[in-house]
Amino acid sequence: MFADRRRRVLDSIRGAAIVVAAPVSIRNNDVEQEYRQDSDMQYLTGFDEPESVLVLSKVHPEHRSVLFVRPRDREREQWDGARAGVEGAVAAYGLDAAFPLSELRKRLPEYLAGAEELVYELGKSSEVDAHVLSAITQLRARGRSVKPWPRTIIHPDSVWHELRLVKDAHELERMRRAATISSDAHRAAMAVAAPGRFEYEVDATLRDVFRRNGALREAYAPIVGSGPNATVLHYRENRRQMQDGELLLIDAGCEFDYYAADITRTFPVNGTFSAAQRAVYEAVLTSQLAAIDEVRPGSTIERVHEVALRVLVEGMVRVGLLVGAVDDLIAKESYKRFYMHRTSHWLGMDVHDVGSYFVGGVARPFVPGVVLTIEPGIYVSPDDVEAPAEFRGIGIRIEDDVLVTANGHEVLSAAAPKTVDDIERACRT
Ligand SMILES: [Mn+2]
Repeated sequence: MFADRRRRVLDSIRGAAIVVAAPVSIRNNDVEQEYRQDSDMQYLTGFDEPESVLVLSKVHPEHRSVLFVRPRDREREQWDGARAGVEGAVAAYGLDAAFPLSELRKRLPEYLAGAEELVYELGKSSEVDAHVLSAITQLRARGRSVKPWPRTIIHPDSVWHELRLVKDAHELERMRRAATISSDAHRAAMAVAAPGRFEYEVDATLRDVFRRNGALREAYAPIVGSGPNATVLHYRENRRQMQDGELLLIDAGCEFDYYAADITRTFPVNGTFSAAQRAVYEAVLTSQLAAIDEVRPGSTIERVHEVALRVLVEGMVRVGLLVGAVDDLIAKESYKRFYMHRTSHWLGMDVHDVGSYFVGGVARPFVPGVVLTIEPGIYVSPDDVEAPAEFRGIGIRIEDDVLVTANGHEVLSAAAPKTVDDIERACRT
């Protein structure tokens, strides 16, 4: 599978490509952050060790795929765990060759000589940037007697990020699993939340369900925001004590084998929506369902956003948050007081996945295999004195993960309770 992806990249480039592993980052003193491989490196190799560099070359006489890795080291492995080493990288990852990373600088020119273009993301690793520049400088200095050297450096967004945007069966299996586990976690959170409990107790439940089901990482730090915290878009403190009569907004998803889920649900802490909460909730839900309905091949994220926005603004007028004609309120952006973000992003290995949103200046039409989120919301600031008093401090977002299929769409996160009745039932269990 990884070899096949590399072949597709090689088929689409003129020359060579380089992918760099994610760096190890320090948490504090000599303790490292949990390591996660760079998504591009993982996508093209499945190799999850740091300090590695993949070189793809159409111009080298023998090697198409070469990996530069940390060599075996008995003492370091005693402390940090096994390394594949040079032999293991070739044997287990289907590469044509592997070398110690320390040889990258010396060997890079032979993989770039004759390449007209190089696909490489400049600026991610100053060390590898320096090796690339040194290789190009050397090749250029050899003069006009030899092969071409890369005159163009191309960002991967037009190459393997395009491949990553359309998910294959292997990827969809993982995305379905991530979405199902995350849906279970949201259901468990609804059962745990109660007046007097703390946001971090719910946070603990989410992470517990993720891990117990084999999703070893969160796709992003969970947002568990009660009461006024639900109106803070990226609230992450998760330490407030929840009060009776409040809503709890949870935006949380796990990562299963490198694939993310991204789900938001909002529900009453005491298990029953108040009339005002319910009115705003239904406005967001109606918008979200209408937007999901727009997902099919040929539609676009722009179209989905327009539908979500129109139905959402209609809802704002219906409940009394806005007054006026819907067209006017949209044209004047009056809704931005309550809905200040976009409706969708791509979802995949990265929670905000790669892949361009526009192609040639127009919104990219959906094709089967792309996955996007749909997440409208209404947020009424607690100190918005112009908003009706009963709505102040209400923050509601509903977010699902939606796969474009040949005939329409599939909601990957459908198992997370979403209707008022289903939510109130899940809160009671
Ligand atoms: Mn999202």
